[in-house]
This record gives sequence, C-alpha cells and structure tokens, in this order.
Amino acid sequence: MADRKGPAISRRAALGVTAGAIGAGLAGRTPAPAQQASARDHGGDNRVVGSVNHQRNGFDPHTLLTDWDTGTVSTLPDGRRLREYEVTAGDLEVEIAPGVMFNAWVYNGRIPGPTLRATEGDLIRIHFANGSSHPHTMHFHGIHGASMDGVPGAGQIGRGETFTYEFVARPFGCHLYHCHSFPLKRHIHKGLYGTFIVDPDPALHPDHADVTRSRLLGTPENARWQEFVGVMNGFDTNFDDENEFYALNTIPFAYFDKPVRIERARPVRFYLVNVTEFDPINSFHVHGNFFDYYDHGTTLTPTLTTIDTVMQCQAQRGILEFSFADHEPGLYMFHAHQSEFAELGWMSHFEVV
Ligand SMILES: [Cu+2]
Repeated sequence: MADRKGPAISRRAALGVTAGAIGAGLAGRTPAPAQQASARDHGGDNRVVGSVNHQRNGFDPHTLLTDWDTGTVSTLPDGRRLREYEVTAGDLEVEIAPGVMFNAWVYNGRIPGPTLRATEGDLIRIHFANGSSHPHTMHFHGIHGASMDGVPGAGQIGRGETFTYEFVARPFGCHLYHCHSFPLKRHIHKGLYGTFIVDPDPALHPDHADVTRSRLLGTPENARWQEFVGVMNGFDTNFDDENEFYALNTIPFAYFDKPVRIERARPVRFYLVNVTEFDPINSFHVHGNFFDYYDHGTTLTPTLTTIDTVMQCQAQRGILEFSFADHEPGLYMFHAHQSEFAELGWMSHFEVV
C-alpha cells in the first residue's frame, strides 16, 4: 500500500538505534554546552542520531506547546459569543525521527492538529475541509447532538468536500478531537487528533472565586501563568501494530534536546492529552516536583493533589498545575514512566530559569 513505504525499523531495532547512539548522537549535534553536559548526566544514551528537519515538516514541537487557536470571535444576534475555526485535513510525509519518514494524515498541516481553545458557553462552528485522499471526520469529545458527532454518516466527508460542525462549548475542561473514520486505529495513529480546551467562564462559577483555576482564569493574574499543551503520541512506522517511536507532540526527544523553558517565579499549567495507539496507557512523570491534577479538567478543584506521576488511557486527559518557585534553577526531566516509552522518545526536560 502506498502509505507503507519508508524504512522498515522495528520497535526493537528502534531501541537498538537509540541505545547505539551513545557518543555518536552527542558528537553529531551542536547543543549548548550546558545541554550537552545534561544529556550525559541524565542518560545520554537515550538518543537518536541526527536531527529532524522541523522546517521541512512544516511544524516545530516547540511552537506547538503554546500555539492556541482561539478562532474568529463575533457576537450573535441573541448576544451569545460565536467562535469559528477553519480546519483542513491533508496528507503529509512527516519526518518523525531523523531519516524516518511517516506518511501521515494531518489537520492543518501538523501533528497534533491545532489546539482549539474556547470559553464555556461559546457557540462553536468548525468549518472542516478535506484535502486528503481519504474520507475523514472531526469527532469532538464534549456535549453535542448525533448529527454533529463526526462519525460515518454524521460529518464524515470525502476528498474535496466540506462540513461545518456546530455545538456549544461545554463542559469546560481539557478535551480532544480526532478523526472517527474507520478503521479507527489507523485514522488516529496516522495523526488526526488534537486538543480542544474549554476555559471555564468565571461569571458562571462565582462560588468558586477563591479556587486556583477560576481565580486566575479570566483575570489579569492569568497572565502570570505559563501554559503549555502536550499530546502524548506514538508512531508505528512499519505498520506492524506496534509503536517504534513515542513522543510528546510527535517528535521524539524534541524537548530533551531543547528543553521547555520555565520562568521559576511563574506557576505552570500543563494541558495533557493521551492519544497513543496500540498501548493501553501512557503516563507523565516530573522530576523534583509534585503537581495537582484536574482529571479531564472539568472541575475547579484538583481531583488529585501532590502527585508526581499520572497515567492516562487513550483519550484521557487532564490539567497539571505546579510551580518551581522554591527550586534551584536547572534541568528537570519529565517523561513517560514506562521506561520503554521514554527510551523510544517520550523523554523531555524543563529548564527552570
Ligand atoms: Cu480519518
């Protein structure tokens, strides 16, 4: 089949490649001296040789962390807020790991697709066009009617067709969307998914005015937060129904080689989504710190407090809140705590400055 071309690297061979990259990977790169040292200190053998050409891919994992698509906002005759988005599905050859090409399906030319962000109660319209060679949909996790469900017969469109999904943004939380064409696992693992964030409307939750999320969302204080979005994913590059690579936001080791910068004095809010195909769960673990966790982001008080690891099955998601204010500056790892996933790419650094 056309999408099965490309280097046939098995899951085990991928492990061998990363393990074999000791020294060669470090020698072949030109990281800043501090990062070079850190790679040795924190497991420099968990690497791949060379680097991915983000420019050729058309997206950079560092940009994806904070690239919110808040749509086009207008006011309806009845006074409600209307928020409209443009999303196009397409085919794209993506360099997943250095030299490993993957024939992906993408929303708006990237994996994950755009991080759509709205406020609770907004009327949402997503103008979806299909420029791909296969039929696709956008299936949202949220509350909507059957005709807007984005499944075959209700929003699945063929090549060159368009469809507009319309629903009210609710409940507030950290949600996702993905293609729901069949075969489902193929349409998901080829890259058709993204995050859908619905911020709580503080006016609707006055009784929670003293709680962290509602107090800081929608106020000038909100500007103090450092917000990031991360989608845990994997890629089966030889189509054997096992992932050869794992990542946060698609490119293995992207945030290990070039850390996610955090200003020490500002709190962190991390929107985390798991779409990993083939494996039952994925996880997020941070070093030297603990976080509060809002399961699905649908509550204003944390569902779990003071944890350093959380697991999610496919389509589970949540919001992490933490602070490095009391910490010394430096590099703090975060990664999947399935060691194999970490060794195959889901390994990252925060750089606290
Ligand atoms: Cu699809």
